[in-house]
Amino acid sequence: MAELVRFEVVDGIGVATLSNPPVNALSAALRAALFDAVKRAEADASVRALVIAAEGRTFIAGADISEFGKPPASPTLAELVAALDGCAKPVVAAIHAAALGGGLEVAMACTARVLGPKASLGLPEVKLGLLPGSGGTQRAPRLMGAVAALKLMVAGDPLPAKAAVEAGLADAVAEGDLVAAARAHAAGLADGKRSKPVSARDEGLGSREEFEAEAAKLAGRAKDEPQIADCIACVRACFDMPFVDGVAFERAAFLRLLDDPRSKALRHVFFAEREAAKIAGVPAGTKPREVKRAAVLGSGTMGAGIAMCFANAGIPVRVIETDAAASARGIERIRGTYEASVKRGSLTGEARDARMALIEGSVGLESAADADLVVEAIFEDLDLKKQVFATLDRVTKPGTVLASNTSYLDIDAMAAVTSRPGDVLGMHFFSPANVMKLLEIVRARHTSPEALATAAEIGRKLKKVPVVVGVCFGFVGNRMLAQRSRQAERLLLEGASPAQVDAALTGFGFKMGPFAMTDLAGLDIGWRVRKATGGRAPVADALVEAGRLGQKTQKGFYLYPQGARTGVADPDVDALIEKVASAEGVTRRAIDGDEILDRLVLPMVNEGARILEEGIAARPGDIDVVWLNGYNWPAWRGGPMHYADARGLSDIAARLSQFADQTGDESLRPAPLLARLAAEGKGFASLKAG
Ligand code: 3H9
Repeated sequence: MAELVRFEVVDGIGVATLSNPPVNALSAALRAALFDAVKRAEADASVRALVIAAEGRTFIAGADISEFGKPPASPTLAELVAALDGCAKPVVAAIHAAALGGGLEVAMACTARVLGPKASLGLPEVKLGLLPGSGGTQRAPRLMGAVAALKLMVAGDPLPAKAAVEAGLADAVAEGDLVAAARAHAAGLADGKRSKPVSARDEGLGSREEFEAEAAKLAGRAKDEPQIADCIACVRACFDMPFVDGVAFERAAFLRLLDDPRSKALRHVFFAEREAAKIAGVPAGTKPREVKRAAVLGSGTMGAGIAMCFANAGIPVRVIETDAAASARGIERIRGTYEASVKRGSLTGEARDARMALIEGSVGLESAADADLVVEAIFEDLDLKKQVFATLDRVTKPGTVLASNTSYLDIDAMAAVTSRPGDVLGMHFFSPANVMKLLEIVRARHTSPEALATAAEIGRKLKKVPVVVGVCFGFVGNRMLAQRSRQAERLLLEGASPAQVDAALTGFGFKMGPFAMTDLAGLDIGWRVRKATGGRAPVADALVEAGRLGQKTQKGFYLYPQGARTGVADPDVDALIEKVASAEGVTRRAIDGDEILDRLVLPMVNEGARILEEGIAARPGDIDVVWLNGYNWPAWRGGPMHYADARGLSDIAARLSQFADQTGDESLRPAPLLARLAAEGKGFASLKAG
């Protein structure tokens, strides 16, 4: 194994260089090696001071998150940080890149911090449901003041080098050789008067009143996110207790948070998103093709949004329509969306012009000839799409990736009409395409590894979260959503009101319930899909037939008087539901909130199990990533499959069986995979190990 810390002595200064790819996370082995280096520097009479430097893309990315939950191994991060703080010789951190979390805590325990121009310093623990747990909440306020430190912690975003120095978090930015500059700084400290350790600098905290005012602004977040409340309490402890007691206070809070299911869920999300980037069956090192120019077919809501994604990423894109009038309308639609951003102040006029300059409207599929990637976003009509793919096959150059944005149609059928099925796949964007982060990349039977790698790479360039899925009706996200929608309808017939159903999901953490969402999107959208696919939703159909299309008609599942954005319950809807229920022969009853929630969420988990069993998703974590990024599943609940694991699959299976018995709906019966794992006392996460 390569050396984790290389120690050398140059002109009386010890230099410990960390090398623990990919990100120098502070694993037990790295902590031990760095601890040894500190002790060695202390013991060596020829060493006057120590510099800690690192190789690779980060300085230190923090504690090794994969070790959380395992028994602590000595030296712990707290012990390492204490050794640095109490080191008999000055220690200077030479930070060339990101110093995050425990990485910044190590640096703050040093006597000084010298930065390279690309350094960034941050405490992102709150994003994992945690707080800095190795003295960070006690040292950052002593370096930069309590207000600035609290802001840094609760935002979780790093400060660039110059701002970090201005804030007092670091001492200098070195333009030339960073390690040489840090050595010179260390020699100066060894020769001159050594500054007090950060732990002893109580004078830097700033005004208590200003801190309390800042804390008060966070009251809303502190109520919902325990880590925010704990950050506030720990920074307050800097005013109220000596450093060592503050560190003990912080430690207790950290351990409490580490055990909190919300933090466990957020840590699961961190790894699931990174795992999803690895495409099963695509060998590492598969080279994506270069996409210099893109084309989007169709300039409706989806096509226009997708074209904007390319322009926003600086990629020239041609938006292709069937006639000049439609093309002009599409370009105007795009301009209008950018214009609204300029009005809101989220985009400058120059950025709008630069993006518009990358978008070219044109007519006829021939104008896709020079594109490296084509995304088809026309009507959901398989015959039409097949014609389009056959033409694209003829007019585009060899190697062009041909993608469909369909949300449920068969990509294999589109690939089959081309002479290059290896280049055909799905790129399913979510509405609004220029905003939503999820991108389902649909792997058809013959899609080549290069085409998949190209779509994933371009997805990341468009700032999306790509997840590879297989061909089936609705792919992963919409296929699971259909189960939820079906149960939501059933619950109305069985006795729940739209408001009760919506409240169950907003209480769970979704921003919106299914009926408020349908009202926003328009009931006609689902209605059209049902008509095309033979789907059934008697309540929603009756509403559409009564002219209630949602917010746009000021009435749908709710009433929207005078164009209100939040709906109010409508007795007419209750009456309509009762009528439909009796026509369907359903006897209505009172249903409690817990049952409503389980009837909505557990069938999704069940469908997720089928999706895994069929190989439509490669990993349970991929399903979670889909729901987190495409459907606003609350991150602190970790996604549907993590939620099921955390709750226990035997509970989930028992509840589903109960629902199947109670309703006679066999689709609610636990899927074979779910039943098997539940019987074995395992979770979906066990599937990762195979
Ligand atoms: C902490 O420090 C707590 C302390 O206060 C107290 C403790 C007592 N650990 O993101 P990437 C892996 S909490 C383990 O694709 P990038 C990652 O899984 C920590 N592994 O690269 C991936 O593995 P793989 C506070 C980690 O260049 C690989 O590295 N720190 C860690 O796009 C590459 O990751 C944070 O929250 C880690 N800490 O972005 C920072 N970090 O290749 C978390 C990364 O096998 N990390 N990995 O899939 C990040 O934000 C980004 O990874 C970073 C690099 C910006 C550093």
